[in-house]
Amino acid sequence: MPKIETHVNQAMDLVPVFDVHTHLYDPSFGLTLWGIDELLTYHYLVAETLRVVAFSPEKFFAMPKLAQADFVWDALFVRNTPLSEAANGVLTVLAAFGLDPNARDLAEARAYFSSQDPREHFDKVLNLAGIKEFVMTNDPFDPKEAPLWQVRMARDPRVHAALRIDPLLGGISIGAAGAADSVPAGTTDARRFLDTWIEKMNPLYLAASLPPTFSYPDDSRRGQMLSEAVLPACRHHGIPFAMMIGVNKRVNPRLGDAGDSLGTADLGALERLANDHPDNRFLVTTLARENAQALCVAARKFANILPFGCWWFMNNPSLIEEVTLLRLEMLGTSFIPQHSDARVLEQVVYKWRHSKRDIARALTTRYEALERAGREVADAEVRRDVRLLLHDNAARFVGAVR
Ligand code: RAT
Ligand code: ZN
Repeated sequence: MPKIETHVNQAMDLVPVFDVHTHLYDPSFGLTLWGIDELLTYHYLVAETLRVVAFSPEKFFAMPKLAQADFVWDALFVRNTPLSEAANGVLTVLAAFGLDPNARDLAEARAYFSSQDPREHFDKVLNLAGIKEFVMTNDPFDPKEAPLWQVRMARDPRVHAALRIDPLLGGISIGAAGAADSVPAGTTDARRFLDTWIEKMNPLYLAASLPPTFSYPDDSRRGQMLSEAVLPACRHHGIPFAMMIGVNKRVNPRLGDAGDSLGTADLGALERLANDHPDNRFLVTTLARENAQALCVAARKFANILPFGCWWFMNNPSLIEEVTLLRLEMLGTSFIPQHSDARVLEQVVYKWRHSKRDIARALTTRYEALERAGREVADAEVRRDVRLLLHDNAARFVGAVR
């Protein structure tokens, strides 16, 4: 390994992570999924399982969770080689907890996870992943989550809120379905709704996923909500708007969360939005590989756009390295290379361990280019850059610097 890569990897291990987008919760909410059965029934793995086994999705989802997990394990880990990134992640997690990644069944893993004290386990997982702070995804349309915000809970200072508003912009609730009737109809009601929930949640940002057809200007309901409720609320409260662009929801509804797909968006819409709203700040991630370069270009034109993460179908080692390199080449260190998007607690361990390797390779390539140009790369500079990438860029943009 070249000397510079060793330094980059060391810095990656030392610098604490600010995870800007997850689906985990403050422990006091009691909503965070964890343990081997949740890891195996992650929707990324369900999609892969139902490809290799001829089995109807309806029958799969009708099974109890433990039977689903056994089914996935048998299909992807016993009867097939777990080559995919999501499957590989489960093995990294098992190994991180001293469990056997070659096990034939789940007995050892189940015994381990069920013997853990949830609070201690939460701390252990964050330590193993090198996470200092993370941001939740808080859905006011989720009937399981919304009532929790009516009571004041003792909160973990490492865990921040983000107000997720897909149904306001024509999308679907990312939590449990069924609360659509509480979606405000007009922009005045929507603004009041946002102010109320911002007051309750104290979110670091508002967020929504958007389809590849997202356009701006746009006189549809979505366009009006954006211009007359969402962006004014963000300006008033001084928080960014996170746009996750490119998801085609439920192309295969039978698969539930595993049934979403992607498409390439026209990022001219994003540029026009940023141009018309210089007082708003936008965290932006895109789902299609084809949008990665255009997002860098948009960010070069508009300092109020901060690209973040390698989202979902981009969260593959080959693409993380490729996209991080492209971003370094076009934006220097002024972006957020990754977020975990963890839906299950222990996933942060593999998502960060794997991503750090890929980010380190991309950074090393750029440092080698500097050395070829005659510039010495000091250790302190490497640490400063890694700190910006893994922590400070995100924490500063969302105002979470203490
Ligand atoms: O990555 C995922 O798990 C997706 O299902 C989505 O949750 C996505 O990350 C989102 O936040 O919409
Ligand atoms: Zn997500």
